[in-house]
Amino acid sequence: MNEKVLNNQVLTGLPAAVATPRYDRDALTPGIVHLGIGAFHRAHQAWYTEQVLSDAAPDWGIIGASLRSPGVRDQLAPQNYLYSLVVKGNEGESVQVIGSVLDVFVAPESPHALLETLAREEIRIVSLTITEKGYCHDPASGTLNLQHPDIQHDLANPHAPKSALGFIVYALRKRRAAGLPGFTLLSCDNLPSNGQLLQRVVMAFARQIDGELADWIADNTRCPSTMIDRIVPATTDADRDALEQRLGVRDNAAVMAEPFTQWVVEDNFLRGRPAWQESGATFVEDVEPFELIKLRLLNGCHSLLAYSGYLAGFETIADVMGEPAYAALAERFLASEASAAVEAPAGFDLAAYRQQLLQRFANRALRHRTWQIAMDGSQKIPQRWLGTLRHQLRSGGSIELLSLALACWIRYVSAVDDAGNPIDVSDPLAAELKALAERCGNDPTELARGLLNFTPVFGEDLRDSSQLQQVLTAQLARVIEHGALAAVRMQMESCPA
Ligand code: NAI
Ligand code: CS2
Repeated sequence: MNEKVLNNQVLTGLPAAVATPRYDRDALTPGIVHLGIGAFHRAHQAWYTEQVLSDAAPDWGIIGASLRSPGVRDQLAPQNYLYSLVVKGNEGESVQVIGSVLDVFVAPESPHALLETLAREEIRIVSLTITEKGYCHDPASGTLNLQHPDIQHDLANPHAPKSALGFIVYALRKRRAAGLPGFTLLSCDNLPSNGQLLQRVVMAFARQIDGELADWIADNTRCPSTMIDRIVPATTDADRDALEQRLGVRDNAAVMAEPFTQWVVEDNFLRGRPAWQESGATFVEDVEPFELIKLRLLNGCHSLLAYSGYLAGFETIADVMGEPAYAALAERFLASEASAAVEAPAGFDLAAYRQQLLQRFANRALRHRTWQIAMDGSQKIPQRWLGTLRHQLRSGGSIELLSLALACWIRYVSAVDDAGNPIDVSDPLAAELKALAERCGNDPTELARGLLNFTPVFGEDLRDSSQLQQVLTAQLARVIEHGALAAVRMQMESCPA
């Protein structure tokens, strides 16, 4: 490994094709604290901000925070917080060094420092990519889970919270006490009406502490919803090695992304925002139609391909798409069940969007692991599949493909793949789901009944649908008896286009 890492000193010696910050980084001041500085933030919001930072507008620098591990801070700190965004498409790749991140705090090491930073007057936006489970909500209802261990902990430990909600509410309490205004809370996670959801859980947490504080927060924060889209797989050592060949220095914090990027934001900010429209973000009054299309088509199809593909031994989404039956399944799912429950805003070409999605999934330059997308299914499938499923049940539409998707998920959380190998299921409810599946044995009827009764995911209504029970049982029987690949092929043969 190269001893030399990316940092301020080596910027001018990088290959000419590598873009570098075009402003004086020393003059930047922070305006944003970002909670959850994972790969996605660095490839998306930090890039949109990078594009609009300039010597004339230096006051929207980003302070990142990790609420869990020090990994990203340890990668970025020796690099003066610089990192490369590598954009990889089938036609080639480009590299840009991003300078918009100024510092990273690791909350468990120093919760006090993060609280103090969030309470600084110049912080006007607090954005989040903390994964779906970071909102500590009940996935089926979208309400705060007051029994969540992090919430219980934070209600008892105001000076050293663990959850994003704890940091946000206690920092706002400090701001109120200091006579400062609040800030805008900008959720960039794949959740439906993510701004409203964030506001709901923040308010529910604040009300547990002090009703007057909750009222102040309601008046002194804004929570715009956002639709965020860019496929950003976890970076691998192979990615870092290839980049080192290209840069001549090591970048341990690099992120890999597809060329496509989109950000649709509700224009409702308390104390200004960067001119993100100049980097291509769209500001609208109502984000919901965009969110529903993205969650139900892109993410819905992604999860379908991830569970069914993982069970059959496919490592990446591009590999899955290389198998004709799966490519046909994706096309069919997008055009039929997933599209039935969405309404395209004026001027939005849904058919072109679907075609583009199929091409994005087939991008062989990105190695987006099925296992990564399969993570946290209990937190994802309500917004990816179940809204559509409810719509189909109400309107008498087909539920075949959604049931196949659910059957593969149920098989996946049972934690054994089609070759009999154990699956490392990463999900906050993994243990409960596995135990439930084990109690049901390999009996498709019992599995369908048992899982549909799991209310944190399915709510109270879906278990009452005899149609769902029946179709899901049939799909489970196929997946259990023949494996996911054969089940997908049978499905595609049984209903040719
Ligand atoms: P990542 O694994 O690189 O980073 C996840 C971040 O969330 C880390 O900072 C981690 O510490 C934090 N986190 C995890 N559990 C948490 C918890 N319970 N409370 C607080 N923080 C927690 O993942 P990545 O790629 O950055 O994705 C994060 C989220 O961004 C996704 O879950 C999704 O909602 C959203 N997103 C991701 C896209 C992608 O393609 N990677 C695209 C669109 C949205
Ligand atoms: C993926 C998404 O990991 C997942 O669950 O479906 O993160 C997906 O890559 C993004 O939403 C694309 O914008």
